[in-house]
Amino acid sequence: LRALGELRRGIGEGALRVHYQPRIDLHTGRASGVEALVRWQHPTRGLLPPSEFIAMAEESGLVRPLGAWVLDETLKLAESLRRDDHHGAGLEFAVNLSARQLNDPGLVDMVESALERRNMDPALLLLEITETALMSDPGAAVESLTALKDLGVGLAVDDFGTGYSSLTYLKKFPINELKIDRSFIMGLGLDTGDAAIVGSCIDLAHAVGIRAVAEGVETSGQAQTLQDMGCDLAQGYLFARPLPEPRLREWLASHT
Ligand code: G
Ligand code: G
Ligand code: NA
Ligand code: MN
Repeated sequence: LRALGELRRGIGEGALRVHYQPRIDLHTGRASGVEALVRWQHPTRGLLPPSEFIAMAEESGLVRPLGAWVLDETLKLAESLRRDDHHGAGLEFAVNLSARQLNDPGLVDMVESALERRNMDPALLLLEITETALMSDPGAAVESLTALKDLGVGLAVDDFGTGYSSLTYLKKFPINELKIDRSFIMGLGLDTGDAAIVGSCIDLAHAVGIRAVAEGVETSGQAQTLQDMGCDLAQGYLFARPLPEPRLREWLASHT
């Protein structure tokens, strides 16, 4: 409860930060965009990762203002990158949504007004949703996702392969990309089972006409295998860690 009060105050006082992890197009080797990942600059505990506070934000409803802030901050960066230099042109910006946000009737209006406020091309925004969040209230999810799709926003299934094993949502929801969970990527080159799973996920994505993205790529061997398998995009420590904005700008300047 004390932590919840601290988080509420932290959000109000500007203690949240967004770090951005680059995404690489495996067909060209170039940066194609970034994923926004929130952190909390806690007054005594330092910079906290989402695992320390997202569940609490979710349960308390604070994830609504938190999510709106992360989206606006990300679109503000997108706008500034487009304005400042040529490095920002065409970059995609991926933002995570929790189950609570997905089932929030105000979500679509919130996204639409953020896009307008920051002059953002909706096609360059991707919203990432876990399988578990998709299935927590499929009726509400299909409505929100269809409305988001109508805005022109892209949708990604995050941590693919770790949630519900049901694939019906690939038919039911208007999804644009599958993000293969890093637990499967870790085994590439070590575990033939993981390689088979990753290959199947990539083929599945392509069979239904969407992109395959690998998360948590740490070695050049993994990247090579993914490229050989036809995986479209990758992110992971091999390319870059999640970076604060100034370091992201430096990274982009030398990688685009
Ligand atoms: O930042 P880190 O790499 O520890 O992220 C762990 C997880 O936290 C991500 O996979 C994502 O699911 C979640 N997460 C990160 N940023 C956000 C955010 O802005 N909103 C929500 N709802 N979840 C986030
Ligand atoms: O949205 P998602 O839950 O997939 O968030 C990605 C998480 O994975 C973030 O916490 C990010 O810091 C972390 N991450 C990103 N790249 C790597 C990587 O190459 N290796 C590992 N172990 N973690 C990573
Ligand atoms: Na996520
Ligand atoms: Mn993600």
